[in-house]
Amino acid sequence: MEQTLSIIKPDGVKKNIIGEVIRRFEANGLTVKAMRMLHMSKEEAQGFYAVHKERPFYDSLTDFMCSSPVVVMVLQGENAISLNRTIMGATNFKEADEGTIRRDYATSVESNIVHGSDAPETAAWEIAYFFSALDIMA
Ligand code: RTP
Ligand code: MG
Repeated sequence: MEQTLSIIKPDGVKKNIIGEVIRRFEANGLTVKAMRMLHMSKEEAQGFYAVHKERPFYDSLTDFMCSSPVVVMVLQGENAISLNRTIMGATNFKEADEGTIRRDYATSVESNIVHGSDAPETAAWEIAYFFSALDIMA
């Protein structure tokens, strides 16, 4: 069993598809083990995406991520990290497979509905960024 950090980004929350996104995770074998809604500050968004701080899209991305509330979740399942990314689809929705969340709902490379951890080390760091051990169900 593996855990990964998922975020329904501001565009997903505004589109009123929190339920639909979670439905897809659950239908594909992922289980929600922790969940919280929050409105990040610019500093919190910058800290979360610090790995991208040299990228040209960093300022725009962090503005977007703190523009309105998001839903953060810990998802658990077998191969949860890669399974979540498969359900999400490619970063660029135009390259995302049919039936993926980003293919169906993203409107730009930036506004792509969901975030998912990309490796075990980043998943552990990202989960700890938003949740304490007591927040995560056994
Ligand atoms: P994420 O971290 O959000 O799960 O997305 P990802 O791994 O598929 O993509 P990543 O390369 O980590 O990029 C993080 C987020 O930055 C935005 N982005 N904008 N304008 C651009 O060229 C650009 N490239 C990336 C997207 O919101 C992407 O999900
Ligand atoms: Mg990423």
